[in-house]
Amino acid sequence: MDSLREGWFSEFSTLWPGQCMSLKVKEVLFHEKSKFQDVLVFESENYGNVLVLDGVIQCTERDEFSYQEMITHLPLNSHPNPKKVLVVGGGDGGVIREVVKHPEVESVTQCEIDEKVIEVSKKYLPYMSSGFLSPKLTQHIGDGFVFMEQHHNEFDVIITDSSDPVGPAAALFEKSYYELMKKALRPGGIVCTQGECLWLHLDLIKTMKDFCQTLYPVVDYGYCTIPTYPSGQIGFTLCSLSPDTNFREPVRQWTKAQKKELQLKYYNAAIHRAAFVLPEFALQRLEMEGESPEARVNGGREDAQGTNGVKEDNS
Ligand code: SPM
Repeated sequence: MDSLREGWFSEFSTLWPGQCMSLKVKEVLFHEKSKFQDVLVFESENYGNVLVLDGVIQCTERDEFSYQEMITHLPLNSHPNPKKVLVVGGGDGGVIREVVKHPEVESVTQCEIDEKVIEVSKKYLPYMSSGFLSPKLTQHIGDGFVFMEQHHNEFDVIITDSSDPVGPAAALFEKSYYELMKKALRPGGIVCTQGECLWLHLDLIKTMKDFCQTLYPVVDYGYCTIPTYPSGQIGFTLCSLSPDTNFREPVRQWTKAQKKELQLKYYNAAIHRAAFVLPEFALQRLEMEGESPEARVNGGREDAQGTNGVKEDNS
């Protein structure tokens, strides 16, 4: 189907049959085939500039912060001392922009397969790609799977900001990739990956959760809302090598002043905890129904006040 038609972009995919998001196009800014995929950037009527790979929306200037902040701060604020971070994918730069907000991070390495995505993001998505200016960043152009095979015992946190499991990113949803990430982590290391949508891909999420649990002592699933991803929601698979990790309770919290300084627009400690409260249909399919949503807020543990860890975040 023709995704650009009569002044509108429409996102057709077999991954979400029978539905599609459409955005009104002001101007097509870039449209070319790279070595790996079809790369489109357009200026939309009310979502700013939009990056589309193989017909699928990757980010829009208006709502990207929700996904980029959550895929970054959920894992980094679950790790006591995240010094070395690896980002696989993330060619628009938004995740790097968020990673380097953490003073604990000494270095961040990025492995992106498609140089063209980095190039167009630098030109058309300046706020997202501002992370590329960080002196902490080392960039590597290549296949994330191959990169992982060559790195052992190196990273505290690995974030895989991939596109969907078709085309260049398909291998990043396989068990073998999670085995490689496990080897690439230092003791106590954490991985966080683009975990697809509860409304559309629950079977895939269940398969991934099951194989992750054979590899890592702690596995969890959180999500955020985002208008321009299918069904308005996207999730994150989180795994830790440390049995002491509780993803549902951040290990550090930022004050109001810090959140302002860090320019956070979605993430705060309360939404970190809330990200793991799943609706009943998902709990049942993922076989987590023994855990009530209320108890999950505090990793299944009541606190002394019996508040299940729900605290104000107004400091
Ligand atoms: N840094 C932003 C890159 C985006 N990576 C994730 C893109 C996912 C697009 N498809 C969403 C489909 C959800 N089921």
